[in-house]
Parts: sequence; structure tokens; C-alpha cells
Amino acid sequence: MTVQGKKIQVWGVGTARTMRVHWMLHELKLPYETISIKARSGETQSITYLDINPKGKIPTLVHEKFVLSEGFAILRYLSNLVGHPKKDSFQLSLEGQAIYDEWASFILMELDATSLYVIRRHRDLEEIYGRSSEAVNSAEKYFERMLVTRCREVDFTDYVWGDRFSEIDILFTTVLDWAHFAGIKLEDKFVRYARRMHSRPAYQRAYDVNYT
Ligand SMILES: N[C@@H](CCC(=O)N[C@@H](CS)C(=O)NCC(=O)O)C(=O)O
Repeated sequence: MTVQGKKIQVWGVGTARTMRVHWMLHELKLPYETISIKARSGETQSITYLDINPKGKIPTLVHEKFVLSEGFAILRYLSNLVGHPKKDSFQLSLEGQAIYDEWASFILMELDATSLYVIRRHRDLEEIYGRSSEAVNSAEKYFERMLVTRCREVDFTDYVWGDRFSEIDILFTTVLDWAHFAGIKLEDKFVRYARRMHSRPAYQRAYDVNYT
């Protein structure tokens, strides 16, 4: 069970952020071991885990001696490691790569960190971060405004970036799943797009690992 002669381990299950890493590994058909620690279970604060990732956050990837945290960095590392998913000419162009960076920043900053994680912190995790219905309400409105304005011109009948599946589809689908779970009503085009992504065998296998 090695990749380039080195064993891959993933620490962390149970959240949209850990799902991203499991999904990528299944898309790439890379063998790996899962260490099923969960957020806020105390497991992320064990001495063993803090030695690996002092931030005490999941997911973390360990590829033999190389340790990497931050889900998006892990997706990029895995894709570069095996040269997959293959890119089309737009995706390889200077402008295409700039658009990739734009999508990644937008999804991670505006949709994930600034909106969904604020809702999670101040509604579902109020015992840790404090309850604030003002913060939750404005984060919901912000999420909807960002999604609608950035995505107005895109029909999502294919992939988000270029003509091929990429890390951006993993980020976008997991954010849509999270929004749905948080009770945000999504336009039909997003629901249809997410359903198509959910039908990918790699998504389903990763879902089983991550959520059961
Ligand atoms: N920026 C990090 C965020 C990771 C993160 O916040 N993970 C949460 C779960 S979604 C966590 O590990 N919380 C640790 C804990 O609360 O025990 C990423 O995208 O990978």
C-alpha cells in the first residue's frame, strides 16, 4: 500500500474539509490508510497527533516522512504527485491558472471561512465560540450574495474550471454540501451540479470512509 514506495496516511474524518482529501485520494485511486480521528472529540489534541500537526486540526496527510496540513494544499500535492487529473489547454494556460487561483481563493475564503464556518461556529458550536444570531444571519446572506454574484454567468452543466474534473470541483461540491447541511436553499443549477458530482464513484467511496 505505497505510492512511489512511500506509505500514505490521512488523519481525520467526519467533516467537509476531511471529505476533500478522501475524495481526491479515491479519484486518483491511491492506496492509503485512514486514521479516523474526529474534530472536537479530544483526539485532535492528543500528544501523538499534536506531534504530527501542532495546530490540532484535521485533515493531515502523512506521506512517509512528509507531513502536510490544510486540505487544499493536500489536494494540490496529491495531484502534482501523480500528474492527475490531466489538464486541458485552458487549464494549462497562464490565464487558466489564474482563474484556478481565483476560484480556489473565492471558495475557501468567501464561501468556506467567511460564511459557512462563521455559521458553524456561532450556531452549532456556540458552547465554544459563543452564540450570535446577528453573525449567523449576516453570514447566510453573505454566502448567498457571493454565490449568486460570482456564479451568475456560469451554468455548471460541466465542471467548474475548464473542461475537466479538478480540485476546484472537490472544493465547490463540498461547500455546496455543507451549505445544504447548514439549511441554505440552493438554486437548481447548483443542486443539479452537486448531484452529478455525487454520482462519481470516487465521491461515494470517499463518503463511506469519511461519514461512516
Ligand atoms: N484550514 C483548514 C481548516 C481545518 C479545520 O478547521 N478543521 C476542523 C474540522 S472542520 C478541526 O480540525 N477542528 C479541530 C477540533 O476542533 O478538534 C483546512 O482547510 O484544512
